[in-house]
Amino acid sequence: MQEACVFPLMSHTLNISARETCHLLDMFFCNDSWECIHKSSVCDGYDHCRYGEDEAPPSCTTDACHKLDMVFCNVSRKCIHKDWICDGDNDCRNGEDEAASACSKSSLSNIMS
Ligand SMILES: [Ca+2]
Ligand SMILES: [Ca+2]
Repeated sequence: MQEACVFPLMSHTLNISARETCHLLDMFFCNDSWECIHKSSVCDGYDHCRYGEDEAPPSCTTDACHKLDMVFCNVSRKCIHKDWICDGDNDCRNGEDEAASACSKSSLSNIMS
């Protein structure tokens, strides 16, 4: 886990400068958890921001997920790896990747499109 620059919740003024500093460093700013993460960590199927902002729109959309050869959880709004469909673990937050409808489809890439 990379913890490149995690800014503590302090004053509103400091939070704004944290966002600007993050952008100056060409990193992704987590809007809700006020953290900076590497852009390569955005939309990769793993939550890097505390609240998963890097795996949710507007960072990740159906198109963005597909470009990464991943699938988009329509309900929980995040990208997950195709291999995670019906693998026994809930990877979409509400388990839609493990739903009977997902597991019964033959074309996994289109499950949540
Ligand atoms: Ca991520
Ligand atoms: Ca799964």
